[in-house]
Amino acid sequence: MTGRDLITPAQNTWCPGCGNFTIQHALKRVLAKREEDGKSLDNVVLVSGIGCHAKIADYLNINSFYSLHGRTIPVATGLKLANPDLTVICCCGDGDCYAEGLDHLIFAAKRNIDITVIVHDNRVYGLTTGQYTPTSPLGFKGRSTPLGTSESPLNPVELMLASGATFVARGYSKKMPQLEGLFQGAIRHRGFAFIDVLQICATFFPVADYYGERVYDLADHDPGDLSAAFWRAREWDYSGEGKIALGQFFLAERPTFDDRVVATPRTAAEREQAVRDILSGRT
Ligand SMILES: Cc1ncc(C[n+]2csc(CCOP(=O)(O)OP(=O)(O)O)c2C)c(N)n1
Ligand SMILES: [Mg+2]
Repeated sequence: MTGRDLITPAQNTWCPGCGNFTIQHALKRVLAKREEDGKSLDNVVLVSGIGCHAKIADYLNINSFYSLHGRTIPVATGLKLANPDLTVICCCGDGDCYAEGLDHLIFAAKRNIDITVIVHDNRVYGLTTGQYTPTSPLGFKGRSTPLGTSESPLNPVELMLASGATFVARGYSKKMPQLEGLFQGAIRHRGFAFIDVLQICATFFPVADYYGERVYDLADHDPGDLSAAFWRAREWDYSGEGKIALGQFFLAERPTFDDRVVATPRTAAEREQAVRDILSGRT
C-alpha cells in the first residue's frame, strides 16, 4: 500500500502542548519519506506500551501492536526474531521502559537486536496522572509524592552506553528537525538504536523553560568515541544543573542478535551437521 494517509481518523486525546505531537509528526515524516523512496511501509511495525505515548499506535496508520505496560520491547523482540525482514519501531514511555520494563531494555541493548526504541521521556507517569518515574528529578512533587521524591533520577543515556547499545541519542520534543534526523538514522541503523526524547508533558511536567536554558547540539563530538560519549552523557544527570547535550552520542557497527539467532541451526538435521562439523574440527 502506498500514498496512504499516515494519520488515522481516531480522536486524538493528547493535551494541547503535549510533546507527543512533535514525536508523532517527526516519525510520520520519516515514514512518508521512506515510502517516497520506494520502500513499502508494509514491513514496518510500530510497537507501543501503555501510557499517553502509546496512543501513537492508534494515531499512526501503519502496522502496530499495542502491547502491555512495560512489555513493549519483548513484543518487539519476538516480532523481529519471527520475521527478521520487519523494521520494528518501539514507542515506549519512561515509566514503561525505565521502570517496569527496565530489564528488557538492558537486554535488548546487550544483545544488539535490530530494533529502534524511541522513549517518550516526559519524566512522569502521564496517563495515570502525575506519579514520579525513574527519570523524575530529585524532589519531584506529584500525585504519589506530594512532599517530593527522595531519590535521584536514572541517566538512561549513560545506562544504554554501558549496556552495549550501538546507536545512542537524545532528542527534545521542541527540536523537530533534529528529532526527524535522529529517527531516520536510528531506523536505518543495523542494530539496537535508542533515542531518549525529552518530551514536554504540558499537564504534569511542563519544563520547557528549564530545557530551553540548558540544551545544546552535539556538533563537535565523535560518535565513535565511547569515552567521550560517557562524558557528554554525564554532563547532565536528569536533575539540577549542567548542560543538556542533544544529538548522537554513540554509533558502532556490531553483529546483531537477530542475525545470530537466524544463523543458529533449527532443524534436527542442521543441528546434527553442526555437531559433526565441530567434532571434525571444521568450525
Ligand atoms: C502491567 C501494568 N502495570 C501498570 C499499569 C498502570 N499504568 C498504565 S499507564 C502507566 C504509566 C504510564 O507512564 P509512562 O510509561 O511514562 O507513559 P506516559 O503516560 O507518561 O506517556 C501505568 C503505571 C498497567 N496498565 N499495566
Ligand atoms: Mg511518561
